Amino acid sequence: MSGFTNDAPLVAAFAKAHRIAVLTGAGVSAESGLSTFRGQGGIWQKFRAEELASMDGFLANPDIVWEWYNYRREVLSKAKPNPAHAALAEWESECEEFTVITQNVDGLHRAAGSMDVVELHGNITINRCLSCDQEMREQPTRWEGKVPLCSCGGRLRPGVVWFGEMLPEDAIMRAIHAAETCDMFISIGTSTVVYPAASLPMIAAEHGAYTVEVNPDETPFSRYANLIMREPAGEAVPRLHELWRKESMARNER
Ligand code: BJW
Ligand code: ZN
Repeated sequence: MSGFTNDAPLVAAFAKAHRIAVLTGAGVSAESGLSTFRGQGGIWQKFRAEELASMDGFLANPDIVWEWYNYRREVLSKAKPNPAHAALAEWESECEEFTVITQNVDGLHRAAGSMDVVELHGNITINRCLSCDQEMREQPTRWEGKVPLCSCGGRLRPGVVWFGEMLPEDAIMRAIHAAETCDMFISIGTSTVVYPAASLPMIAAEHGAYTVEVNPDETPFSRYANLIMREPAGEAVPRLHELWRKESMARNER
């Protein structure tokens, strides 16, 4: 199904949707001016993933990797949450259980006011020391070339999850729990190709959740989704939220 040409199945699903889980990817922040990784204008078109987002790449070219992250931090410092982030935050405040699971490292869900946010791939504003493993949130003041240094003298890396690295255990456990127990699972702006995040929509479907995909393009999950909205997140998510809200108010009056 595409769009809201027939609202009936969605309204019926909303009537039972008290526990909602959302998976977001780079596409949800595209309308905030942040590049996606793949597809048109994606970051990977300019750089090779292995060169930038892996420990091997970092050890081989730490200056280039840091230049890339500093550039992204600069762009992020001027970015603001868009209507999709805002609608998700508002939706959470009205729903019994509402978890945002994000692959993004940009922090825009929290900036929009979402409270229950699971960051699967870390956060770009945090640094971690390669020597003593300490996390640092403040801007480093010591540099060696383009690489910032920890107070112990060790080299810092961005606090994100690169290819070949394990996701934070508590984050993936919470995400799986939300996928397994939700009534509705909404996948927004993700190409659904990077694992283990890409398995979450399928886990939700297998556990009986009604699944929705918001993405202008097809993904490997599209064929399994109950409803597909081929539109930008900034338009589709506020409409989905509004429809849920109306159905929820009607339910309370019944
Ligand atoms: C819009 C829009 C709009 C545009 N509105 N939508 C073979 C099979 C299975 C797995 C593997 C395998 N070989 C290797 C693996 C494992 C690997 C993996 O999955 N690789 C695949 C690529 C095959 N995964 C890992 O390594 C993970 N760790 C792991 O598995 O640990 C266990 C293990 C350890 C050791 C050995 C083996 C196993 C870690 C993955 C970490 C991913 N890290 C990155 C970088 C994070 C830091 C940073 O930001 O710099 O995470 S990569 C990058 O991809 C980033 C993203 O979070 C992630 C997902 O991308 P996302 O968000 O989906 O973005 P895009 O660009 O792909 O898609 C955007 C979408 O938006 C598009 O569809 C557009 O159409 C859409 N869009 N505008 C709505 N306005
Ligand atoms: Zn250190």
